[in-house]
Amino acid sequence: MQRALITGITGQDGLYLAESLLAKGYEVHGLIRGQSNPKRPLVERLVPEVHLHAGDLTDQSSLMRVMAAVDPHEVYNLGAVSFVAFSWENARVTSDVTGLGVLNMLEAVRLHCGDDPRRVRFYQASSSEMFGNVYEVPQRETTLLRPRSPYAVSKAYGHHMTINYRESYGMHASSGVLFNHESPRRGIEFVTRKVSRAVARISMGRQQTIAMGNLDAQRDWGFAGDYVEAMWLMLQQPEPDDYVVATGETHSVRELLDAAFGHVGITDWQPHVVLDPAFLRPAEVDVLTGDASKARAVLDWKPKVAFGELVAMMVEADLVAEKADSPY
Ligand code: NDP
Ligand code: GDR
Repeated sequence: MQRALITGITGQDGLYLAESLLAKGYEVHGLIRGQSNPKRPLVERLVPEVHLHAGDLTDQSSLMRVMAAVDPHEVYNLGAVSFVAFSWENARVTSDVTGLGVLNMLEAVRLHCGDDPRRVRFYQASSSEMFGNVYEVPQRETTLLRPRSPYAVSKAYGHHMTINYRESYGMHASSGVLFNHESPRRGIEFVTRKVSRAVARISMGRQQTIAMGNLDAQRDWGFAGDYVEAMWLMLQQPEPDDYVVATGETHSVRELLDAAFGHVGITDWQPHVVLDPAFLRPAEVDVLTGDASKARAVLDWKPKVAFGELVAMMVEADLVAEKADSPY
């Protein structure tokens, strides 16, 4: 039986990936941090078959201990401080977890592999944020990085370190450069979920307005359930490599508002949206568009859920959660 270890098991992608690997017949293990992690009950409810292990990406010996206990065939390093806006106020902790945490995990894997560097296959969750103030449109695997936030700088470090471990030690280490992907499980701090939740509440009269930042930012938004399949496909390849995963379609935050409010029949959302400078970033990434043709050609991967469907799915899920008074 194949065994997989997932860091970031409590996050959006960790949960989808765990479900997907369990369905494929894997034994799934997850790294969980903190002495009383508030998301543990959620993981235990949604994916009760997953074995949880205490550990932290900033604590190298905890990672080595978990590697020894699990002896995985595949490691998916999804753990990170992942909220870009937060990373300016917490640049050091972001660097420690999102940057150096990758090195800690790579070292734990390398040491565990011993004489056989390919004993464990490693996936690193890299990000389109690394492209930042983009050098070319669309962005592909060869596009130079120009990160614009402490988060993006940390991801660039993890990305290059993954490539370096592959080239230096011959490890089966792959990096997925994933563009924004969303779902009803997205954290409420991210713009899609913030909007879907607010729209559900506004349509039910529970809230009047939503405070927003830059409505002109544009992102290539896909569905998280589709994207975790690409992660798995990367580790099934005979050779490790880097892949951009994206839809190739870009939409503005304004279009997101159109789609979300439109779904509940509100065509003029202006009265409900308040611009609040608190949500503007010290340096913005204006437009991201991915070229996933390599993933399409080599992995035979393509996204299944389109932007409109994704927004409708998220608003519907928030309507259900609000009606049941049990937000995810
Ligand atoms: P989430 O923010 O939902 O999840 C992040 C996970 O990292 C949580 O499980 C969190 O645990 C864990 N974590 C945080 N700090 C530590 C730590 N010190 N040690 C161990 N684990 C820790 O992110 P997503 O699921 O959305 O994303 C998964 C990965 O993919 C992240 O690395 C993210 O940066 C990257 N990514 C995401 C994209 C997206 O659009 N979603 C796009 C490109 C890359 P806890 O619950 O305890 O805080
Ligand atoms: P992002 O996602 O920074 O792209 O990182 P987020 O949803 O936070 O922002 C997307 C864009 O929307 C603009 N925006 C707002 N954002 C938030 N959160 N709240 C607002 O009120 C708001 N108003 C406008 C932002 O300025 C930005 O331009 C996500 C994370 O999952 C990263 O971990 C991941 O690496 C990248 O996607 C790819």
